[in-house]
Amino acid sequence: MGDEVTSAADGGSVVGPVARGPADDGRTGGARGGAHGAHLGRVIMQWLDELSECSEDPGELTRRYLTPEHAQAADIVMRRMREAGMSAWLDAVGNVVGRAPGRQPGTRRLILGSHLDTVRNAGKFDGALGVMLPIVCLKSLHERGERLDYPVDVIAFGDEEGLRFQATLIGSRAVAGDFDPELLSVGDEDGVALREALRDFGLDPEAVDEARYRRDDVAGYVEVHIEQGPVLEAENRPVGVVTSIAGATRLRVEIIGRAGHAGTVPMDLRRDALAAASEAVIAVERICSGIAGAVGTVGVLRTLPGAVNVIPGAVEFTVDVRAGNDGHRRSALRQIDEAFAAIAARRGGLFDTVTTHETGACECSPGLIDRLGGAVAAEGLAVRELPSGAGHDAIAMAHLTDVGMLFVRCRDGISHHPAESMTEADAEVAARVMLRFLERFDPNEGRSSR
Ligand code: HGY
Ligand code: MN
Ligand code: MN
Repeated sequence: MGDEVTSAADGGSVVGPVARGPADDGRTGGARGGAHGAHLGRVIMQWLDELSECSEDPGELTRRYLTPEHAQAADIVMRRMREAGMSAWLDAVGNVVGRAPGRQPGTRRLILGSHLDTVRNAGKFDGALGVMLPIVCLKSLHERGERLDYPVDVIAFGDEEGLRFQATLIGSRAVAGDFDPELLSVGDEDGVALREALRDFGLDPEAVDEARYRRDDVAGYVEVHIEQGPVLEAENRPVGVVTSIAGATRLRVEIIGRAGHAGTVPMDLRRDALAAASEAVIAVERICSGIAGAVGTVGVLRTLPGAVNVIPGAVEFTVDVRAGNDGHRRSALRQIDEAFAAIAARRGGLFDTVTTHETGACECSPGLIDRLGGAVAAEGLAVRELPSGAGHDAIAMAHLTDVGMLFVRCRDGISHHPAESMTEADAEVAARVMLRFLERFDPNEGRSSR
């Protein structure tokens, strides 16, 4: 089977909302009597497989911002966009932008999308699903010669995870007009500054501002994303509508102790930076476990000089603190600060803490929540609203326009891991919901009250 999306034009089953068959449970995905083709999900999974080959680590999926693998993935996305009848280009910060014109000139555009970068040893759905699914839906409409009244842009953001430059949401913040020029001097682990990496990618670091959209040109942003949590699977639901996105703070902490000979320095004279860091890691876990809705993680930890017979003189580690409520997150950060100061005072070391990223919690637009819920219901499925503990490009895009998100069930809620997975059937359901949403979206309608 080629990767053509089924359409009436080729004699396949009609794609796109017409009559409706009995509601699927979402798992079958087959359009039992439904009016949607039963191949959208298969094409999405095929395209995601192809994209997952673009990795800098053989046998694993790691794709950092502005790397050759990012360029390779961007080419694939642009090719898929053009197959869908869209124009496609790289913007000033390396995002891929695809544009499907609308029938009514001068209408505000809807933006769909998600991120193209990954964490280290990632799964192949985080981000990529929200890039490929909208393109498959637009391709389906294109193949049937259908055009929406309003223009739709699909953006594959170059950096959401922040794996390379520690900051995050670089691509979406540039689009939203919220790019921090200080970032241009931030270096990656090899000391390559963002400014240089943009140049190496063929972009002009002084032109970053050209990536921004005008507020009055955009009617909304909607992102499809795997849930990265267990709720939808536990309730046997293929999709859910996101109500809010947790706020997050990332810290880089350096502990300066005193290196020394592991055999000669008496225990009471040591300033073992790793022992201090170990207390700090447990403090993060204890404090965040004690605050409702807060979570805290030390994901990266490096000891220096890192030799078996040398007392660690310095340790560098990261802290990731999140909460649905910004007050809770700030309280956790305050307590972590106090705990670190107490450890430093008792152990005589020095703690240096830098905030590398911070975003407040973000409410999704009531109007988009309603419209996404209406599209889910139109597919005969119960509407499940839920918050997101993970961060998404939608947080940055909320600085530009109304945002909404559709979650798709993922197995065991696993993400940021090669075992991350979802089913073709659920991809099919999510695509049909997206087609419904596109058919019902009215760029001129303000927010509906709730
Ligand atoms: O970390 C996050 O929440 C997102 O996956 N970048
Ligand atoms: Mn992620
Ligand atoms: Mn993501």
